[in-house]
Amino acid sequence: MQRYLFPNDYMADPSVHVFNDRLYIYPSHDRDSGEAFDDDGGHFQMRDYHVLSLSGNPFEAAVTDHGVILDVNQVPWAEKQLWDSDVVEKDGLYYLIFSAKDYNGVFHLGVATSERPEGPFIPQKHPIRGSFSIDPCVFKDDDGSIYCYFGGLWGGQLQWYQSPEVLTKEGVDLGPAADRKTQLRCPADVPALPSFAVRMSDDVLQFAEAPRSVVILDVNGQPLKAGDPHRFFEASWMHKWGGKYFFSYSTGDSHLLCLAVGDNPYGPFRFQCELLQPVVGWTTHHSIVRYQNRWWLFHHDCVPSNDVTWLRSLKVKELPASLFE
Ligand code: FUB
Repeated sequence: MQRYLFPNDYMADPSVHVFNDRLYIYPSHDRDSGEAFDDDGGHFQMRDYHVLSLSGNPFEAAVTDHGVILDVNQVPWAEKQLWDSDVVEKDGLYYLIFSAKDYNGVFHLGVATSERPEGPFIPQKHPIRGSFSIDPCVFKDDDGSIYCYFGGLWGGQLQWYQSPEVLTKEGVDLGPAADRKTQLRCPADVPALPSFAVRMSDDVLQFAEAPRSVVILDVNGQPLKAGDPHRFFEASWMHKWGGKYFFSYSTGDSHLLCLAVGDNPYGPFRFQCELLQPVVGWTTHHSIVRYQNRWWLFHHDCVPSNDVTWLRSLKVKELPASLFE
């Protein structure tokens, strides 16, 4: 069974959390901007965020739209493209971490705060110092430490920020860091470009350290290769269960959602399985949440828009608990 959650509007990239026994969904808000499709996601011209919430069985419960919680015009440093976001709670404050392009066309991560999970959120004047790329996932560990997982290839610019060591692997020069198609041009048998994980500062407004590479290992304990259909592309998600850290992500141009597991928040993570087969539409992006003793996968597809890839619709399906045992 599965359900389209919000037929009234096009939304995508759901980050879902339980706050005060209620499910809060933080999606991207798709719109038809008239921009043509391109490999850098220029057609994703989102300008605001809403938050949705529900209480009860996600297959049936009424979904409340709490309206606009942040508009790009409120963010001094951001020009356009409010892409994926996520929210974490600390000491009664809610922190929305979001991705947007600055006036130079460069993606950064920003923070906005609210006293309520349904917002509205007040943005900081500047992006997080040293932040780059897209798709933040914020995860609070049992000891209260907060980590941000982020990064997305091609239009998400992740390939711009790899170190020379990463771009020159096994004696193979993968070319300049700013080459957005590095992953397409490079030999399939070199290690895939990694995403990043970073611990947040105590006030959740800055990185507390330099971001660290997130390595995903194959069944033989070797880093996944660039040509592997299970390699990371975007849409990081982290959840913890039974003392294990589950890192899930989208593989982008092979259109899968995958699950990997590790023993600590930084990884490495061992590839475990495919979570979702390709959906209608180019992108696939999700979150996993345990709610009322069941596991839920929130994601999107483009069935309702007849495969218009920048007009996506939110969906939910149940996952078997055995995935996380
Ligand atoms: O919504 C814009 C981008 O599309 C997201 O940041 C990616 O993860 C993909 O879903």
